[in-house]
Amino acid sequence: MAGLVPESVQKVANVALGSREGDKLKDLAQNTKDTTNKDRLTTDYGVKQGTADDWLRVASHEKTGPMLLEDPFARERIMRFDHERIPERVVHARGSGAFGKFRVYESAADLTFAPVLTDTSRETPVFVRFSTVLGSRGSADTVRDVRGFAVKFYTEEGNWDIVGNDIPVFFIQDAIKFPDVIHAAKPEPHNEVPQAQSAHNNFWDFQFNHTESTHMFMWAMSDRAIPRSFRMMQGFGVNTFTLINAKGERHFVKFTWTPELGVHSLVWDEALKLAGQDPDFHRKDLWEAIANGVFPKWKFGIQAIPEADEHKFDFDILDATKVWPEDLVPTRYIGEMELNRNPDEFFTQVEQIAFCTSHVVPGIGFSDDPLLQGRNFSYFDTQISRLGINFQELPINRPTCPVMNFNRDGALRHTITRGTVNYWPNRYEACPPAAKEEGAYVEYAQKVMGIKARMRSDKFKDHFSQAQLFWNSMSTIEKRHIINAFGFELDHCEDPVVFGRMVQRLADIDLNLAQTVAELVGGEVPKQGRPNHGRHAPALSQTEFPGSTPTIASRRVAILIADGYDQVAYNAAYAALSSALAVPLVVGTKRSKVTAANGKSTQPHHHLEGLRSTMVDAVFIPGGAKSVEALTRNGRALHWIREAFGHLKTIGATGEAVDLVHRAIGLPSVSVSSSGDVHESYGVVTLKELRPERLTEVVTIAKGATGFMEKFFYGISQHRCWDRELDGLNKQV
Ligand code: HDE
Repeated sequence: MAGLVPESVQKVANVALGSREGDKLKDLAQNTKDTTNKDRLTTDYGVKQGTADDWLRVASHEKTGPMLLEDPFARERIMRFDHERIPERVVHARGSGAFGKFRVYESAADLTFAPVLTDTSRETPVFVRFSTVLGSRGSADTVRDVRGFAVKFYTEEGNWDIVGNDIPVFFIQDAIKFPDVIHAAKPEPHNEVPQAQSAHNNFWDFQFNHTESTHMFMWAMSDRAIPRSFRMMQGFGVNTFTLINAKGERHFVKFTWTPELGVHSLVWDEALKLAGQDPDFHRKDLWEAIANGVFPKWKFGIQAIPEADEHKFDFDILDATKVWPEDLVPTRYIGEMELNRNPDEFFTQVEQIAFCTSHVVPGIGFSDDPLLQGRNFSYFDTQISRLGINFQELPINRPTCPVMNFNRDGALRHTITRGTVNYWPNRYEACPPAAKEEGAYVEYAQKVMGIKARMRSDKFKDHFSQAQLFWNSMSTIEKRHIINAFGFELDHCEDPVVFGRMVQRLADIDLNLAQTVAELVGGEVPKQGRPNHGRHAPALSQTEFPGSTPTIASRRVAILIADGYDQVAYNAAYAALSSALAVPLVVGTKRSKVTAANGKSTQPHHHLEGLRSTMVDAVFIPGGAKSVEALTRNGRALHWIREAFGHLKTIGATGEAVDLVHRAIGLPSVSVSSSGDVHESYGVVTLKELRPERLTEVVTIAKGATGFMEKFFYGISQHRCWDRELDGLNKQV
């Protein structure tokens, strides 16, 4: 294989030699080749081609005659092209992914004997795919939607897939209803509108008629559905699984991923604009962070309920429309996952990866969760129509441990199995089933009794308590965003029956919510609501997960300049941002060279029209009389700053730029410094009289810092300046 294996893959495989993470990369290397200038163009059957430009035809220098069907090169090219597309995933079609590793730092041996969760010295390679649910493969990343969070662990005992979402509950309790909820949410059947949106009649018609969705649609209207980044989302297995320990004891469990960077979202206006301005925003964000070596990390947590306690809760623990509140069942964090390598090729890795909830390894099992049981059927089945019956042989899907069985043939079978028998039992005792001591998967001997019936336990019938629990647990800002989300969604439903009924449904959650939304969207204002139980569960609010330490690593910060900018402030900001591992993006009034006041020049990464304020997390504007004058006269620049302010982003300015910011924002309540002191007001950090030593300070990112950069960076690390919204400032922008 030498020469065919790309150097990058070889390098990583060599570095990681001996580590489990390297095992999957080495395995993939067998099927990986580089596009090099050494190799010559050939057909798929290996014959070198002398031209890639002309179809074989009857021709002369005077006349271009008819083409010949005989040409095998041309036919191969066209026929291969004609069949390049495979069916996109029926849901979660739009996604992106990366490689990484998983390790437990605390053994869960009390819960399971699966080494992936007990052996703290073991590193397990993983591939993770993030996705939206509703849109087609080419839809925008930032739409309001649930995000998929699917993890494939290549363990030594076989592949284990946690096919989760960024929201811990689901719309339905029984898998039989999946086609209905998805049909209702996808584009409507008569005109295939709208794309990647829940804001339409059919979606909300279903939600009203199907009360068990109530809890989930509250999550879908929250900021969880517009994440800032895949790297800033929690992940949840949603379904109830089981873990079995060495003593044979069984626990019901739920799995959670919590990001090191904290849980952060876009603001709605930003999400809408980004869908047009940069539809690949999340895909690029993940790629950029990994390429820059700022590897995203998640803690892995387990909630566990002993088998004997199954019925001790006022909800059914097998109901996927319910969370297990953390005050009742705390999450125990025992491991960490890091994503550290971008794919080599999108199609063969991100598109061809096939997850199945039924992929579990010894020590991990299913429960009678009626959604999970149906999913176990569905995923395997869908891979057959998407990828074919031999999908598990594809490089990205095959396990790193040995595979041997008598499954044979089928379209596109790759493995060549030698031997005279393909059945068990056989006279050679070839490929016998494994004993338990050899690591065989043995099902837990669960006692099952009951009548055959189409029913669920009575506790499944409570559809509102946890929707109220969720609403009660939201912060003021989160509640406001949910109200606005309903305002947007129901405004897009033209049918008065749909929005009229939905606002009545909201009264089952909270009367005030229902009345405010009714007023907004023009429905009849409800007078009575369902009594609220008043309970809270703080961990449902994303504000409970700000991130482990304040950091600006991987945050995108624009530096706005025009000819005549102050080079000292520019250099100081650029260097400080880079050393804090942020991504400084220089944005000029033009993309050709911009000259500083001192005669030095810079080539901006972008100009104002190309990179919009929506695409960055914060803005810095250095002074410089001429530069500031040019920006002040530039409508796009003023809009840029104003929009960043409206989207609650931290803004830093020095010297003459302080007045520019003041003018762009135009709000007397946002004060700026008039002296040499660093000043901060509503996330606008200013330093009017620039002394270089004030800019070259060591930057520690912590609350209460006094230096200019420190204050600016701390503001960025907090993600948004929520006070602007709480005090109603951005409404005026
Ligand atoms: Fe899925 N889901 N799902 N789902 N799902 C698929 O499988 C299905 C559900 C989730 O990145 C499909 O390979 C049924 C819950 C993710 O490749 C399909 C039910 C959760 C992904 C399917 C559910 C998910 C899928 C389509 C109800 C969160 C993308 C393509 C019983 C825990 C995986 C595919 C990837 C994909 C069926 C409900 C998450 C059709 C029948 C609940 C992240 O098999």
